[in-house]
Amino acid sequence: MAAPKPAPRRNDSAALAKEIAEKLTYAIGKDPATARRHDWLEATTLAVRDRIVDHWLASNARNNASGAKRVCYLSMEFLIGRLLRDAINNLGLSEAIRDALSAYDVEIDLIELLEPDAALGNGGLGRLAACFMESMASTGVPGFGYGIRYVHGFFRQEVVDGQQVELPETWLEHGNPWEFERRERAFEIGFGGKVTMIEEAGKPPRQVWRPAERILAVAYDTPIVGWRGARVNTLRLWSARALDPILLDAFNSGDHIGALLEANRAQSITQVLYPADSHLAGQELRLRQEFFFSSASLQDIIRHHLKRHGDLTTLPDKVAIQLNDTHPAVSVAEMMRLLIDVHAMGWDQAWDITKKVFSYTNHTLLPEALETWPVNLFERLLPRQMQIIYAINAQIIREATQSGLDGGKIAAISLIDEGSGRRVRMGQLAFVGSHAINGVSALHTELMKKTVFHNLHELYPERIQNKTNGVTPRRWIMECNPDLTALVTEAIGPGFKDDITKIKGLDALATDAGFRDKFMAVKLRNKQRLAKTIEERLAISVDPHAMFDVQVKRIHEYKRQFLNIIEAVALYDQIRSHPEIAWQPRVKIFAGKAAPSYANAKQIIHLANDVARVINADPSVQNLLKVVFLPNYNVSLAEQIMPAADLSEQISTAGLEASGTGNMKFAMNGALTIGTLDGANVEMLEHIGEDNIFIFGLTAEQVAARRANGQGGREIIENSPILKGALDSISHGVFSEPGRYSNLIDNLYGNDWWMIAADFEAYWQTQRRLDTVWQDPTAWGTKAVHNTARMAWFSSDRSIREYAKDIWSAPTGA
Ligand code: 26M
Repeated sequence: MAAPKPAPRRNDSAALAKEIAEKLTYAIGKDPATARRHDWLEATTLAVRDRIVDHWLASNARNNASGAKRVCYLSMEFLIGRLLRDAINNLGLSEAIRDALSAYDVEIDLIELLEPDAALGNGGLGRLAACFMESMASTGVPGFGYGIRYVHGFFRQEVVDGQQVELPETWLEHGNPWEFERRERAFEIGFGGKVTMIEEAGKPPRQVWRPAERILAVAYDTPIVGWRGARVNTLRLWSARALDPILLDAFNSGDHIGALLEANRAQSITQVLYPADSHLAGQELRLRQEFFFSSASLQDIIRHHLKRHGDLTTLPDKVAIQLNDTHPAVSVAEMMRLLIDVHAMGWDQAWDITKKVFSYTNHTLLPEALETWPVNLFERLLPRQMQIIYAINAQIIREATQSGLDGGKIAAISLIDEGSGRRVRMGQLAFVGSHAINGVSALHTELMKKTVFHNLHELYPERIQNKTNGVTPRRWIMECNPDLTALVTEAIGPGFKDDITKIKGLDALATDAGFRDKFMAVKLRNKQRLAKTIEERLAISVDPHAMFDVQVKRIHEYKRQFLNIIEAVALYDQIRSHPEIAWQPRVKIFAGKAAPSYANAKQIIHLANDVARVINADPSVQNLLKVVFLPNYNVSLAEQIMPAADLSEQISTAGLEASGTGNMKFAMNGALTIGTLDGANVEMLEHIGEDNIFIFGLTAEQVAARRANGQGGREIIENSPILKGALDSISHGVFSEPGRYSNLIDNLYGNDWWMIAADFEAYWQTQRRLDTVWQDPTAWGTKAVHNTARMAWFSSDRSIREYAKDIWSAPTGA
């Protein structure tokens, strides 16, 4: 990692106290006597921001001077969460700020909580983008995030009568001190209209797109501080605005209302994040969002390159553009349009440059989540880009024909799906326009080659690579688990903060009773804090000495929260009918949001809440089982939950979870995992060792085979009294009126698509094995320490270094 630049200011708490007080006085207009907590948050944020800006300007100057290759990460989502603690930690100011504020009797831990989460993402994909931004800054990659400045991020979830209710999220309500509006950095974005051929004397004919509608994309920049402030990168988010001249025209001609409507229509593009992560929204507004931020980002990249280097032929030497899933895939066509129509480049050269510049990450194989757009919608909204897609398609089909692929295979790789009413396949577009395509875990990458991209892989066998996900240890160990960080520092020194691989030094201490006790004491304190939150929010009292068994993530059938709930019900039945068995006390904790239109996922939330209400009120299991559904799961709640978990549930149907990243956060914080051989669990098993992780269930291959056989769950259920009993209590109305969940249950008897019946017995047995381990605190503690010690490879620093080397050819500091 690059040596830290000497900070230009003094880092002592007295200097910071003065800076904060000055902000309070001159930026906020309050004095310490009248300031409220919010004012202190704002003053502290502004003081910290000044420190960041010093480093930011230095980083940008260094980039420009060196001319090093820049990495542009295009993502519809950045699920950042809060930024203050991240900034303070990475600048090494934690103690100084604490002391500075305590001089005014202000507790940093309390004011931090007032910062709203920047929830500009749905889940894994958006959070990965946020971890990658932090790791690029920490490993010395000149990284630029490009995305959308949604006015309303991911909805706030409330649970009313056991059911999810969605409420608007308003993170910008009190302003956003982290962002810098760049009014001068604005680009025109077109929609609709016509394409005409222009023929000028002495020049080759060219196509010109005359959009019917034009709006403005305005940049808002947020600095992203790396570890030790060594580098500060930029997250540039685009906001939509009406084009001023149109507005003026309309005003001048007296059409006041018309002008305002136009402005509203323009602004609607960046109003709201689509809250779907696993099925297609399909609305025109979504395609507008995708093109809006893609075009703005590419225009910005080209402008910058021309200013610095003068000539677009060198673009691939100076810029790498990573497409975070297919959401920005229209960039491939838009880049071609900009190069050919606007910058007068020939097709072959433009195509060569495009492929060298772009690379694409796939995050899901679920067929219902693969993006396609109706050709006629595409044509109406983006007529020139549609022409270019046709031209790319013709070229790919030529290449396929030349290499001897047969007709069926050619239809499969075509960018146009002729099957279901002619649709543009965004995955295919992203693939053919990129020199590298990656999956996010070893298993997922292999499945990509075998399934969705089978034929394209055959045609371009060197393009698909694996880049297993990671998470940033700054946020997901140091910041969310300060007690663990202090303990690790005491045990092996602070070196792991600069180089997480050093945390392996803990491995030898797993069998050291003194260390293990301290490790489990940290866990207990974290559990006590979470228990307090549960008590405050839900008025449920849970025993911090019970096993905290946690499943937090988006609610989806493939993630199988239903399997976990059925196990809770089965446990409830068995505890009551077999009081002689040494059951171990457990708290089952759930959290997560369902897509508003996903009926089955909402039913699962309802069921979890119904089951929780009945079990928590039953005195016969009081000390042995509690069920908790914590509403409004977000990054900040995750930061509280991960350090407090004993057991991490990673139980997706094998072959369906591309990677998972929550699995990594839990294990780093010393939770054991119960999981299937899916996504990154497979690689976690390799790193942690089979004695320290609890794997069960069908493999991806077995799932595929069972699905092909169409076996269904009836026979299994009839032969499993425990499962049958649990399903019967759900059906017969132990937790609700009878029949409320008959749809969910009928699905298990029917095709059991998600293999819940098929995997139940293995899951149940593995949970009971975990009970046995829990009974032996030495055994559990040893495994927990091994988990923390052996997870370093899952740092997003490692992921980013692999991308930089194998895909981007970009520099890292180390
Ligand atoms: C698509 C169209 C319209 C509206 C929304 C979407 C959409 C948004 C988010 C589709 C998918 C989205 O996210 C998918 C996702 O989060 N995938 C997860 O990515 C993680 C990071 O690689 C993996 O760890 C998870 O396994 C994977 O599910």
